[in-house]
Amino acid sequence: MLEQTIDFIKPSGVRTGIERWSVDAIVTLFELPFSDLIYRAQTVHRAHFDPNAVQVSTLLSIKTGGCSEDCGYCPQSARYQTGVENEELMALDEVVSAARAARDSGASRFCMGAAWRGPKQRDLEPVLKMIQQVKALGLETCATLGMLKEGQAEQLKQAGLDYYNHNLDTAPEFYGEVISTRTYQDRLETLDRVRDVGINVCCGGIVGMGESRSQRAGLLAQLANMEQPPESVPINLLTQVEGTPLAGTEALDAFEFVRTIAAARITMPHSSVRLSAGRTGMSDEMQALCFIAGANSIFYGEKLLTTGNPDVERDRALFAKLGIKGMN
Ligand code: SAM
Ligand code: DTB
Ligand code: SF4
Repeated sequence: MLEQTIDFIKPSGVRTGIERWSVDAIVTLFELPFSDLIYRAQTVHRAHFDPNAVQVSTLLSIKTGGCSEDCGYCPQSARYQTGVENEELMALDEVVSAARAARDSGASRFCMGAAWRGPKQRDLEPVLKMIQQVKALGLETCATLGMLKEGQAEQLKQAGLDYYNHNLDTAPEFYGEVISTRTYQDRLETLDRVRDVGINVCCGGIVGMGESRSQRAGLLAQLANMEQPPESVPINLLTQVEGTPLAGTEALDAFEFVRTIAAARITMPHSSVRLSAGRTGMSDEMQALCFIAGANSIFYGEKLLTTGNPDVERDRALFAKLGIKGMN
């Protein structure tokens, strides 16, 4: 039954029709003996990707803090006391030098993040210049700016944006427990706008927020059942930040996290699955399990947006130990 669902997906990654991953079928994957699940995920991974190549992206927060939204996990919401300073949009030359440094240390994609509900037109214009200049350095460009209004995705496309990151974050029925200032439907509308103009979609979520296994499967079902699944699927492990409502949530079991990566790989065989936030707290062995389970992308560099990430020396050493090469 599971193989059947995999067979329905054409090599192009475009879904053939009415077939869908049910939440139950994905829960069944999660319930497999660990070794069987990893074997399936590795098999799918090897059929579609070089198993020893991992794509590296570097993140930069171009506009930090003071966000009007109430996302319960986020240190950048103006509603929580987290110690994150509210900063203005960064200057163009600073962004370009950060991108050059990221390229020189081996990143192939540069992702610019802004703590906005969505960009106003006067916010978007300087960001378009950043995208043009980062692209001119030979990097792939990615931006995550919140919800887009009509016409904004077109402008981003024209500026040379390759990827737009916009996460669904969790299952629809858990969304309201985490965020009240926007709806799931709002997120889906922005994702449609991005897809419609031909920008690659980067869309995933966060686990470890107190959701159930079936809700983790529910997030993956939303992603895998899109008419065209996202090209890139970030799986974040909640980074608990003091002052946010989700600080103090019971930590997710490490094997359950690896199972989530494996289920993402099996249900989205053509997508890059990114092992995203949370790596600082993971052992090398846990990260290796994630790569074996089909993760083939990471954020690279000491910082995510406001929180820490392993330093490049640790990642280089890990890649060397595992025989992984960074890929473009
Ligand atoms: N404001 C925009 C938005 O919400 O789409 C873009 C930036 S927002 C920080 C990007 C993503 O970061 C969120 O969708 C969420 O998945 C992730 N994120 C934020 N805080 C996190 C945390 N503490 N742990 C893990 N992921 C987090
Ligand atoms: C994504 O899925 N994870 C990244 C990126 N997209 C923008 C962000 C992680 C943020 C972790 C918390 C922080 O550093 O503020
Ligand atoms: Fe704002 Fe994005 Fe953080 Fe939500 S996740 S509070 S929208 S920066």
